[in-house]
Amino acid sequence: IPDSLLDRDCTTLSRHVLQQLNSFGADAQDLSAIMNRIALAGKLIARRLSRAGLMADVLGFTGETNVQGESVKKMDVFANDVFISVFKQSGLVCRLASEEMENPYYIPENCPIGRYTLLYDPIDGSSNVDINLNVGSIFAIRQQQGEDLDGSASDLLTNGDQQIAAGYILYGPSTILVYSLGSGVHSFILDPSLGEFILAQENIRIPDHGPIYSTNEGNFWQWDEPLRDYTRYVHRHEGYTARYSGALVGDIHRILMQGGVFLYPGTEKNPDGKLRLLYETAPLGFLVEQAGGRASDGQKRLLDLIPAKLHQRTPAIIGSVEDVKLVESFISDH
Ligand code: AHM
Ligand code: MG
Repeated sequence: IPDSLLDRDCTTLSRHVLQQLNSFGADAQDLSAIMNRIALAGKLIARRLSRAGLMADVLGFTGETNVQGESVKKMDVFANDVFISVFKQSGLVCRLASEEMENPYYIPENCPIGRYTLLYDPIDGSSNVDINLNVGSIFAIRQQQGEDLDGSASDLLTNGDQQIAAGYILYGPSTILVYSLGSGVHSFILDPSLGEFILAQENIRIPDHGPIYSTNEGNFWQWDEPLRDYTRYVHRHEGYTARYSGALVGDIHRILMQGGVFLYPGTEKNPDGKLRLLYETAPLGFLVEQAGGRASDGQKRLLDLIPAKLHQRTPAIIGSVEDVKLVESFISDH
């Protein structure tokens, strides 16, 4: 049978997660169930995206504005609800915190037994949806500290090393799920005919240096001088190439595979930049570090930062060790 799947050992995501979780003891079953639920959410979102333009109610805006002051797209709402409904009956997760919700969503029937919190960005880069380009979902799992009786979720305001797992799903020509449970980074491709995520690459290593620099250079005059100097350096030296899609997950995926650096620095108007720490940059920083790369806010390690609030923003410089260090050196030398 000319089926390339048969040529491989065809490891599914659920099997892989169970192998990864050997060292997690009693928590292994729970975490594997959570990962399976995330994969299910990814499949539901991928299916919907693949019909964008064919179905009513996939493209365009809802007319609402979210807590971030951004116009909400129909896909943002759909994807946010997919994660909620997938986790409602799981019994595992007591709270979900998302870019699209001002406060965490509590699942009282799962509390207090559901000992985990899922943090996620349901559709990252949603401006790409309407033009049929790639978007992604980002997720992180944290253990809930205490019972959060006052509903303030203040126990989530801790550093990124508290993440038990993190990953993203990239909805591109194929749907790819990349995750880490703290021992390496692994990627899986969705086979739509099987409905399974199949292992593509285990223990991904990001090159120590790469050619890509990925940033919105339209903000050049909004940046601080060190960032402008770095950009001038890149312009004057051979071997760099610019790639920026406006959707973080795809841009980071490219850098994870090929090396280089992604930058979303602060601007004059927004000194903390645009990207949010808890469900965007900390999960991606966790992954890139697990792959041997580096993630910082320009001065400090991203995973050391402690957010002041749930939707805290932070500048982000993420990628190959040497390239991130080079950006940092422009900042510290100034
Ligand atoms: P979103 O989650 O509301 O889509 O915003 C995050 C996105 C990232 O995917 C991307 O890196 C960035 O915003 C692009 O912003 P800009 O258009 O300012 O370059
Ligand atoms: Mg986002």
